[in-house]
Amino acid sequence: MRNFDGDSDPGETQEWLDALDASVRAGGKQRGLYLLKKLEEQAQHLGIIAHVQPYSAYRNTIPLEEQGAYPGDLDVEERITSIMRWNALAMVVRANQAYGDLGGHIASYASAAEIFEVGFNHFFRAGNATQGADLVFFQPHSAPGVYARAFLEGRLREEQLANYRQEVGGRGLSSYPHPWLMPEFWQFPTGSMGIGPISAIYQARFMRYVEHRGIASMGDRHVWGVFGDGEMDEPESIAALTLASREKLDNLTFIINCNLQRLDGPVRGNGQIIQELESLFIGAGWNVIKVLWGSDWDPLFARDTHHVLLRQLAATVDGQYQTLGANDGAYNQSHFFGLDPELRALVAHMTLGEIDALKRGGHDFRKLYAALRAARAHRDGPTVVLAKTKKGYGMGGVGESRMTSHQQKKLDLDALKVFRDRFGLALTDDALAEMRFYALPENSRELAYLRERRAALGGHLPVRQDAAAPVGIPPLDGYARFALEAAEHEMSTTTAVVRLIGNLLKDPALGPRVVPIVADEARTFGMANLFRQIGIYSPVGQLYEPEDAASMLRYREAKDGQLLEEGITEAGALSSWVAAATAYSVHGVAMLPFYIYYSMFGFQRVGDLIWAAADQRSRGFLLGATAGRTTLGGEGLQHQDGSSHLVASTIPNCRAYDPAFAYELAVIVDHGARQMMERQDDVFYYITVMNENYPQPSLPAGAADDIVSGMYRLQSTAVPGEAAAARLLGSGAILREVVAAAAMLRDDWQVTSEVWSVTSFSELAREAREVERANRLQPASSPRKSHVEGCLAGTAPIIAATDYVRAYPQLIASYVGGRFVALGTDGFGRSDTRAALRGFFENDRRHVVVATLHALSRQGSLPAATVAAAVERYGIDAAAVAPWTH
Ligand SMILES: Cc1ncc(C[n+]2csc(CCOP(=O)(O)OP(=O)(O)O)c2C)c(N)n1
Ligand SMILES: [Mg+2]
Repeated sequence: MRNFDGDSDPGETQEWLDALDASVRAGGKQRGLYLLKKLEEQAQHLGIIAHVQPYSAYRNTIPLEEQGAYPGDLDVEERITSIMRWNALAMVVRANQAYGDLGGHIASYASAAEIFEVGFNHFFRAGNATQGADLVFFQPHSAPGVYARAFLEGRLREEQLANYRQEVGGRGLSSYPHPWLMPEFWQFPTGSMGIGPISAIYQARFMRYVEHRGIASMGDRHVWGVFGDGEMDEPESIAALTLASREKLDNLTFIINCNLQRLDGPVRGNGQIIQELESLFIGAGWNVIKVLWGSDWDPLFARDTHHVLLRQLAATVDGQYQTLGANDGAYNQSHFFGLDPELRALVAHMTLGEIDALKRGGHDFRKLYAALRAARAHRDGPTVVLAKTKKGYGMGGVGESRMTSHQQKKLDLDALKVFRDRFGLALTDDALAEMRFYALPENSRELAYLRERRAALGGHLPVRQDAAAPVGIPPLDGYARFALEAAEHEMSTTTAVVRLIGNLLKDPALGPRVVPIVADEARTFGMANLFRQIGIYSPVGQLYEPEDAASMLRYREAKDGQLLEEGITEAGALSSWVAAATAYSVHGVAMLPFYIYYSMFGFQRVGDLIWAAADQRSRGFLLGATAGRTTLGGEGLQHQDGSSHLVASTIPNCRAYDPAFAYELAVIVDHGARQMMERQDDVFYYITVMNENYPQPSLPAGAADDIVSGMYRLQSTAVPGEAAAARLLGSGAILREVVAAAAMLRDDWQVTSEVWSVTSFSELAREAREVERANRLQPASSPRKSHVEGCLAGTAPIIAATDYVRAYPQLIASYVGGRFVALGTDGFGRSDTRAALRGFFENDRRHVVVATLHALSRQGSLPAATVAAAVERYGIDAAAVAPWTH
């Protein structure tokens, strides 16, 4: 005989349960846990189970007995929170009433207000004399709540709130946290979902790195991240969870606002996102604390001796929870408690109003406080607090747990009155109608409390600092002599940059601040020597005898290791880079990260992280290695990069270069290092380096400044004093093809040419754009001339060849004199030799010659027959289809 839950022998079951009860009564909780562990082991030996369920019952993790007293004044905190809610709401509604299309969100902060306030009143610490501030990642579209608080604290003026989402002209507030646009306020850009969670983990990890390397002490600074439950679907959100537990990051807490909804509807309508996240985080090794039910549920659970309530909660899917949340007490009574007679009896003493008012845990200060306190006290691993809330909490019929809650941006007067009454706000009907912001009177208890709490926690948050002592860069001709005076020595620019980094690492002042980062490609780029030289960072050192212990290049892990070997995660490595690149601001210690990676897996794969890095004013080097679409020989379609420079050119504070020679590279690295570490400009550098070995010339006298500006003349076959017939521009990997083409033009066709090495089309274009604009807007001033205009005046045709798509050299096309022809690598990459690929993409020396002759024939300097002769002479298949079509 089986009963309803499959129990074939209820008597025996009861004996086991009684035995467990008796043991816990006699030996306490620990004894109970021990017995369960033993039973589980035995069950595994017997092969009954592989593992136990990785989630717990649908209730709070912290039992009432362990909750502890609340240290704050609940009444005052509730009143303050209500005011925050109002101001945040008013900010969004006003912006949309006045301008219609400015957007903004109400329902998200409405669900997160208690989470934020518990953090602000009791946990999020600002920096003080002895240690830096906690790091707090705020859910981006709850920014109005953070502004509302800053307004009450007197940090933001009413005018700024009134100009929410109106940033042009510098009056208003950013939609989301943007350090670029509010550099004294926001620290971390979180607007793109997923970037906050992965950044928080790597920031917490970098704090350990900095400490283990003896660079700065972190005390008990903590990283807090408030994220959405929908946001956890982003791959980046969960990509680094195991890193956090593996490295025992107990300085890290995620608080996930589980309002069960995202933008369109429920996060898991037919499931339970909280249970799913619990399994995920437990599996990843995190400490999980669920905060599901508010204090008024405690008596119900206490009387739920047969677990009917718990069973019903476990059986209710999120779509249903949302409907329950959107409806009143009567609905909840009939559609939830009424489903089982025992359950109905449990709430028989409650009025419908009381049932309606039953709170979810994420709206209960006491429950949240207990969870965050436990999170901060937890040792040897990170904690996630899963807080169950209601989206649009308090918005009533227009937005509470509605499918459309997320998009609700306008409320009519009746809805505002409901909101006011719901939160007991002292606002007249006129104040409501005008959406007046609510400022706390100077002598109010609330304001005093607010100030007291923040003073106790060290001051205001969020605050972004940018004071860090500059770090001197050693003289270029010391650490880069091998590159400046290469004297035709053969090497690739990848080898050269690794050597530069190796030399900078040896500098006593700068060396310790250098952070080399790889995503499992150190050997690919010839960096294996760094394993031994500086060690690979590991918080536990090296617990094994490396297989290659006897080797000069042995794989050495160390607690003070300097190299960050991130494994195959470009997103993780980039996040580490950001942590290092923002250390000047987050920790007041300037670091100089070099993240070197396959260039195709940079802007294309983690471009959004790079965009966020730009937003947070990162300073450091990104090195796109083995770059270009034809230098990477056999690698093929998904590895060969022909586009990264185009994307890099769209990022305002990214300085991107495609150098051909080791000396160009050295000059650029030196300039960048000084700009970022000595002058402390908020820029970062993207430099592509190649794996092609060739003889490296020495730095020509006087070329250094022009290398930084973006182009310089390498050679000319014209008679001195006379203009060349054509100007050839070459960049990076293709410069040598262009040099060869100049010789062919001279020898085969008696055409003179100049060859220019273009280290950066994007830098040339940036300056030219700026000059063009200044000349346009200030026509009365004497016109300026950009570097590229100075270099490329005149009318001789210009042929520009690169290993990137044609749109990259075309960035300068409108600023030059003469016809402009671009050769590049539009199309899919494919496996073959470099020579075959350059033939295929039509950017080799032969095509440079043909393009030059064609440009000259178009201007009437040569007969068209010469072009045809060249096509034939060089064996070019004129009938081949264009490379970008197949
Ligand atoms: C990468 C990315 N994709 C989409 C969005 C647009 N977006 C902003 S908020 C949001 C829903 C967020 O849901 P959730 O994380 O559950 O937060 P909630 O508002 O429910 O607290 C979406 C889709 C975004 N900001 N970033
Ligand atoms: Mg949500």
